[in-house]
Amino acid sequence: MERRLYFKLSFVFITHSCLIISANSSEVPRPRGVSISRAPLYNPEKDFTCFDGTLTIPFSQVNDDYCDCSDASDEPGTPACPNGSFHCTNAGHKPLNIPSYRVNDGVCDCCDASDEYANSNVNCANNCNELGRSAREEALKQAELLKAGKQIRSEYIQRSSQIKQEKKDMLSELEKNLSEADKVKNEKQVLKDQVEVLENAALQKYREIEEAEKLKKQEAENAKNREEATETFKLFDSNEDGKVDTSEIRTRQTFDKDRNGEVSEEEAKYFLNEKEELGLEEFISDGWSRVKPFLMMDAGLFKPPVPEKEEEETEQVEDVHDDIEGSETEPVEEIEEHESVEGEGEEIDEDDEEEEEEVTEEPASEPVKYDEETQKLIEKATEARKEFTDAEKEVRHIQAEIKKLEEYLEKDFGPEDEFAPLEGDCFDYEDYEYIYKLCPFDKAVQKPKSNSVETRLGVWSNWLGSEDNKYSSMLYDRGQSCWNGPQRSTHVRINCGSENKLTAVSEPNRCEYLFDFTTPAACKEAESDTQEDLHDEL
Ligand code: MAN
Repeated sequence: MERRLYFKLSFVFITHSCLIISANSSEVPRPRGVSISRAPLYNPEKDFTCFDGTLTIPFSQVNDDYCDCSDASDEPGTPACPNGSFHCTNAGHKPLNIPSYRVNDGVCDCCDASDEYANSNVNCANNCNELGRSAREEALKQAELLKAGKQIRSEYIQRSSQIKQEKKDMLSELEKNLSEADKVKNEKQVLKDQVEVLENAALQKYREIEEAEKLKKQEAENAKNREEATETFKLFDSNEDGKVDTSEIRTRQTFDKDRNGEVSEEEAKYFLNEKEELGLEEFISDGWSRVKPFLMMDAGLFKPPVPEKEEEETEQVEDVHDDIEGSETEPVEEIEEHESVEGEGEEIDEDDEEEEEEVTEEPASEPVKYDEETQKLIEKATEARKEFTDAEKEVRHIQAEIKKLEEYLEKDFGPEDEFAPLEGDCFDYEDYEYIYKLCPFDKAVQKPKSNSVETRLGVWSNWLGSEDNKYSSMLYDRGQSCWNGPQRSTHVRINCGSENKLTAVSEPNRCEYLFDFTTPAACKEAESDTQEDLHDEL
């Protein structure tokens, strides 16, 4: 049968051990290890010239297990050339090229067993038919999956163009609304400004009244202060010579600043603005502000602020003070005078109450009563302000919506926007420790099963596939920083599948995650060379 075919094709093959074509090979005669497409390059009627043209040898030296050609072309069916390539026809399955050093190496590489023709130690079976059958079944399944996926993909494409159109319409609607809202905002601003001018004018009267009242209050306070100072001056001027001198101050225990039991000359001078004596006017202007706090302190009406850490010490000082005041060493006169100060001091007491209030906090002032017209203007201005703020809010709201839409429309959802329907959805994958979540075009997330604290593994960045297959991989980066490491990031491999599903998650490097995601959006015809090979051989 083989021979007949040889003659038909006018090929004369020498019956040389290395040139014999295996009984299992295809029906096209050619030297062992040569593919059908290369068969015409081996003509047994002519001398053989190496493919690189460097040498011509008698055809009998082809496959003679001796390497003549530097490009290995004379030994396609033997392991003689280290750089050779052996072609298995694998009829019934897919042809295969293996490095020729694997010929007769004791390992079955070709399913038709053609690579182990001279090795008696191995017995390779031809299982190409079985392998071919299951490969074809698998290919059929894949083809069906592809067909179903492609159907869904085209639905996705339709949906995407609808969604995109809707978004574009919304965008132009919002742009119109924005210019309207801007107009309203400007009008409200004008109204607000106008009514605020009137409000301001009306309030001016009240501000002036308030100012005048403040001034009056201040003047009354000054007068009261002067009166108090004058009374104290008279009290201190025990010899009534119209002056208060250090000796008069020294008789008053109140001015014992260092609490050592006596008022020293220096201490007394402090209260007289570092002078020996002061007349009434000088006492009022320079002495009273030094004297008054001590009188108040003595009457228990004023406590100077003390730093916290000194509190304990101060308590001790106060104790000492109490001791001194309560002690029998205090001069009788001092006590009397003290009492007399307190006696007159009913007034001082009242004043001190006021002073105390000043020290603590301002009394809540009564709400101002405005005349009807002013009140109306205030209400109008308040309303105008509110309307302006609302208009401003509306503008900001529309701007934010526009920004969202523009961002959406700028996103690359694939050559035909086929991935667009995935936007807005999230897909989970559980392993023994975590639940992973992929929200396409948004983020990748990891959540431990033991708690609900999510870790961001990255936010949508870009497509990452190779130039000819850009849409086969996505990158989500700028995730949460890894402890002592980089920011987390996630690569998502995209494959065709009948449904949108996160099928696997791994962490090949610390804080670098790899997701496998199937989607009908990726179901596109693949150009397969192997199909052509199959046709070539079968
Ligand atoms: C968490 C998870 C892990 C990650 C470590 C890094 O445990 O996010 O995936 O490897 O942090 O410290």
